[in-house]
Amino acid sequence: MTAVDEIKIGGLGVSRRRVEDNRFIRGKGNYIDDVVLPGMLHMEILRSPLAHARIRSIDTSKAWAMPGVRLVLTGETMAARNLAWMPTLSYDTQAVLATDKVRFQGQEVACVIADDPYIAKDACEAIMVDYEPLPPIVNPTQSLAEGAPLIRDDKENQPDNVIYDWEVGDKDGTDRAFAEADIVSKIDLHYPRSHPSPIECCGSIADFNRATSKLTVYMTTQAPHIIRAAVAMVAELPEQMIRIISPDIGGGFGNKVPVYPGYVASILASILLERPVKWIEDRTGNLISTGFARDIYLHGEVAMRKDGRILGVRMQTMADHGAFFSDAQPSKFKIGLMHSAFACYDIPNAHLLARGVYTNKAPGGVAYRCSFRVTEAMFFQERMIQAAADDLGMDQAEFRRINFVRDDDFPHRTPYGFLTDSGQYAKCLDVGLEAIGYRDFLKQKEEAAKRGRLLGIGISTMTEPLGAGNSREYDILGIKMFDSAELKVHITGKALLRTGARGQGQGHETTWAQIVAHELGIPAEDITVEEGDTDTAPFGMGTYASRSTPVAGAAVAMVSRKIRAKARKIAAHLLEISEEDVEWELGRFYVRSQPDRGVTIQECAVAAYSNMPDGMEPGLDNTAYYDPPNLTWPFACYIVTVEVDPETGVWDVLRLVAVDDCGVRINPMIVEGQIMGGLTEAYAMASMQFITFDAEGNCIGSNFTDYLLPTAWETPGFELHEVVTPCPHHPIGAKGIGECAAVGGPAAFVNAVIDALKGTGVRNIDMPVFPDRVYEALQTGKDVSGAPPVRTD
Ligand code: MCN
Ligand code: CUM
Repeated sequence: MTAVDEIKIGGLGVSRRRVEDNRFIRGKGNYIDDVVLPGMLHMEILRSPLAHARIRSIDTSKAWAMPGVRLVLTGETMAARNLAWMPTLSYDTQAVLATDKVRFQGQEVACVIADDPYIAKDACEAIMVDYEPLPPIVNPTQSLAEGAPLIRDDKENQPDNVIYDWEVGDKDGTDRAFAEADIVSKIDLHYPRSHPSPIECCGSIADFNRATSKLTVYMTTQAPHIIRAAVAMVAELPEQMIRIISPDIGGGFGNKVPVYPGYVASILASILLERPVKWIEDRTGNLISTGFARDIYLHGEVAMRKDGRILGVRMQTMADHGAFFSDAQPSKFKIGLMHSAFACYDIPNAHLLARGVYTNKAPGGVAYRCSFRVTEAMFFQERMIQAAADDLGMDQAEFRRINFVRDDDFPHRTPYGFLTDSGQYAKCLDVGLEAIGYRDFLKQKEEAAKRGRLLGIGISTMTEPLGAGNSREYDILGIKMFDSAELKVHITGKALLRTGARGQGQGHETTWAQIVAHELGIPAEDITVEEGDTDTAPFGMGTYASRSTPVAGAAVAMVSRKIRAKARKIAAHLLEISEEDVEWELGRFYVRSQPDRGVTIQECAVAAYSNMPDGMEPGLDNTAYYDPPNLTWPFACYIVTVEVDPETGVWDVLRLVAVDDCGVRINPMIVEGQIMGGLTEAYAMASMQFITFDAEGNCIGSNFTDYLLPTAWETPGFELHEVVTPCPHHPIGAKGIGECAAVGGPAAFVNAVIDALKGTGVRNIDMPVFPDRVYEALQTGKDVSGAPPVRTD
């Protein structure tokens, strides 16, 4: 008898096929719209056509009179139950259904609940709303202008449209660094508003049962337990009588973290009608009203010595949060983790000033593969780094290498105060440069320039904080950030694992089983993974910020170790030796002096139910709650080469090399899938994807002909490479990966296009880097801003 072969049982490092795909690719997934309950009614939402207007009156009589209509909800109905406004995760308030004013186009004004969704939709159109238009505000400049209309006149002590001013870093030290600098590089950037736009939009089915007083809500949520707590608090219902079920989710990308008015309205409707009420959002509803991302401006400055060393960094950000401050982020910091910028560089002084403002645009913020503004932080960082290298006249790769934190300099305090713990930054860069053939490309570029061809190369290197929290620094409305796993090993040695996370396509059902296989030697195929039902899963904080592997994944390893510790006692009993003489190898305990005398983990499982030692509790179940000591800090290096057509401004990606270090990889195939997906989204943001507004506050990007998603046709090919620096504090050495490529990728594309335009005087073209913007830059030799309002003629 020997240890089981970890590769054969689907343990750590195996590119095991995704078990969830068995149902997904056969069309057997169970998404929100697949759930049908007896007696179910349907809800539709009436949205505001105007961006800013006072509501004079709402006449619902025609809607009520339509056959099949069961209920019409307005702000007034909600207000009577103290539900017209709800708290946001950023300690602001958000209208559920508008009472006084509408504050963005697409805002929820009324809901109709009817026998079928078509009647409900028709009845919505029969509702007459009398609006008195007010001037709309679509960017921070308008928002801060003298005499600008006050958007949040519902709030006491809100004299203007400023939400917060926040600062971090050492201002005096940074001022001194700038005074001593040989060169100061400056740049102004806008990261446009974008949207996660998952395949499945949002939805819920609320089912209140008067007989049992139990409220069951099926809901597209990435964080079911947090929703249960929020519903208990906001609706003042007993928490044990609330069950949130998050069925299969057709992509989340952050869109399914916040609480939306549709969820709240469907819950109230079900309580009032005592029938299940289903709300399924349409695409336009999703794009114009739910959690957007980015929409933030930067003025950045880098102070340098002639030899290339960065002495200090200044960042001033201006975030456009829309009409309600509802960033879904659990840090205490107003601008999320923006100050994780420059974490991979050894910079002595830095200062960040962040301002947030209200505008007449949809609220949300922070969603879309982002880890709480880290996407913006790394984009700004890498655009600033490239501009600084150019201003200095230094090779962009060399400039990065000179300023990187060195491998022997960990733990490292970042310029804004985070603690990073591991990495091989220069090695990742070298692997990338080697793969792309850096020196050769520079020669090619020079040659091409002689023939009027514009080639460019862009680099983006970054380490990002993934895995909130630790509970010291992160909480959601006071609930500390940790996560959980519960493992039940059955009598036959098969097991059921549940966690407090909620995958949306990331492959948790596959990878969590691999961690158990690695820790216990139980074949992955013998382990079923379940998530997303608050009545069965242990309490957890859900899936976002790529926190599942860093936190819930760690809990999976820890609960497996608890099970192993108990199994060891059982093994000692079965082998009739003392516990000290028991040795472990994968899948089996044996007698130290007699390695061929042993028992398998499965034999221990049988004994846990049939032959346990005297005094031992029967069974082989346990739960682990894991509070990580720190965030995990994966590193990435993305390098893109492009050719820009000077006649049209069209740019094509020639090659894209990605080097990712996410520590130990549980499932390399899934990790690569995450990276490719992220790179696709990065390419989308850099080249074609944004939500913008015209001067009237009309949302442009409210459907898939305006809001572009790249298909396999446009998307470039990716060349993936890896470096592995295990996370020193994670039980299996893993770091998060889910967002890295979407975070680090965009700057590589933009840097490449700007590099191709070097010498024309153009320092920046805001994303999306549309061909017409490139053309304009080439014609004028000037930067192109993407700030709204945009022309729509
Ligand atoms: N993994 C691994 N080895 C590692 C790290 C991760 O094998 N060292 C695996 C994990 O086991 C998991 C996947 O990679 O199956 C992603 O893990 P992780 O980085 O922990 O991220 P999460 O599971 O917490 O997923 C969240 C992250 C976020 S925040 C967004 S946004 C996003 C993303 O995942 N949304 C996605 N990727 C997505 N992928 C899909 N298909 N759908 C989404 O909605
Ligand atoms: Cu911010 S998108 Mo992900 O963290 O769900």
